[in-house]
Amino acid sequence: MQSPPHQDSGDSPPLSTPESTVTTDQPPPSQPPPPPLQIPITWPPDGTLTLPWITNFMSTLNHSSRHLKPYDLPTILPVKVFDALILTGSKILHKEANCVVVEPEGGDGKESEVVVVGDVHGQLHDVLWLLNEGAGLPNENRWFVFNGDYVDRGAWGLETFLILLAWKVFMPHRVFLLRGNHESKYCTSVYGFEKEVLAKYGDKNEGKHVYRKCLGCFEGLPLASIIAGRVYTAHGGIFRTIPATPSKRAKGKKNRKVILNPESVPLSLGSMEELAKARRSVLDPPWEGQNLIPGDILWSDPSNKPGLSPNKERGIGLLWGPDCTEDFLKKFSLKLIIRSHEGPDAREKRPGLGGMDEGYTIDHVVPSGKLITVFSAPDYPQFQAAEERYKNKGAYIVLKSPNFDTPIFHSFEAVTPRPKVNPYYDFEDVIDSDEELDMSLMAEASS
Ligand SMILES: [Mn+2]
Repeated sequence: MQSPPHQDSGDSPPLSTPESTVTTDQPPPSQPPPPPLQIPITWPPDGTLTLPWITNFMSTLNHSSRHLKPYDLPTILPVKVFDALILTGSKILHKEANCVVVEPEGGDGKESEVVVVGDVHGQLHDVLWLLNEGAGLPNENRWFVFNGDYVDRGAWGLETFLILLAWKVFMPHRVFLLRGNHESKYCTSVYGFEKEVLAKYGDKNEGKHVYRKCLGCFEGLPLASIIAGRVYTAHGGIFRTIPATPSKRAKGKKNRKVILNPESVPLSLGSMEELAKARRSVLDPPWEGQNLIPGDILWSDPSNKPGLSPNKERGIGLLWGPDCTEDFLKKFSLKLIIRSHEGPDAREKRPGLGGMDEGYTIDHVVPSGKLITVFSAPDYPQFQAAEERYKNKGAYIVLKSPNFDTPIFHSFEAVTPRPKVNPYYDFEDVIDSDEELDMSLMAEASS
């Protein structure tokens, strides 16, 4: 007897017997109704956050952003609860190293993954989508590293940052929050976060208190992460070495200052030891003096031009070429640099570098690995003077066990409709991108 000819299983109808028939057109099992919102939010008496507490926190802030006025937020999130969260979160963050070590080992034999997220800029609804439906919530096997820029420009910076901070408190060894250049006094005073907080908590004592506590918490945010020993992440990028102060010879000689002309010292890459020692607790990273590493990490940008040079467009930080990416990866035995900091508006002005339409670009490909930019605010900026929007997607990156060095890119669209609100900064006057820092304003903010 002849056997039947082989059929291409792709075209053949599925074999089915009455016992094995699988129907696929059944309605999906009905979702249990979401639990009712616990309003106002209260702080757990024992101070221990739980998953139901966080999910209620997220749902409640989503609800208030859609149905209440900004100034009603204190009725949902009383200052006392804000105080407890910001104090608990700040304590954890301040103890972390400048460069946090993320070792994604589940230990239970299950596959683990690390989700790397770029700028979110107060786009609460997109962040909620990313957590609830995109990447999934943090759990024992799913780590998160956020590259900073939680606040400014978007209208819900406070809610966005507090949700991520609550996750940090709930799962401090699974969720890592790095600092962005917008987590500073200067940026928040120009790009909306300060006004947002005062609009929500009042421009008298409470609002000022909430804003001050947020700035204090931002000072504690670590600057960079190393994931599985293979991937370096930071908001802006890499950093310079700080030349030793030639102050010893000048000791004892009053009024004799040794002024280092920064132009005369060739720039070169810094070491992990220098990063570990940098003083990150500053309201605004300085652009001059000896403490330059925080400013470099928060403000720098990649370039196609070789070498390290001052970032003249931004007025702080560095520009670095593919040769520096190679040196950095090789020096520290890494495979990837994942940084953020540039949205579609910034990239529009940088010919030769990729656009941000898909929420990420691969900027440098060198023998030791790659440099990637990831930006997680879709349809950015929320408020725009020009009629035409960028319509950019946001993206997040998943790194999977065992090596964590092959990025899987996920692009996503903005959640619609976004609640209509008024901006908290003069977006028609404030420059489109962070470039051309106003140094006098920054000096004022730092003083
Ligand atoms: Mn930035």
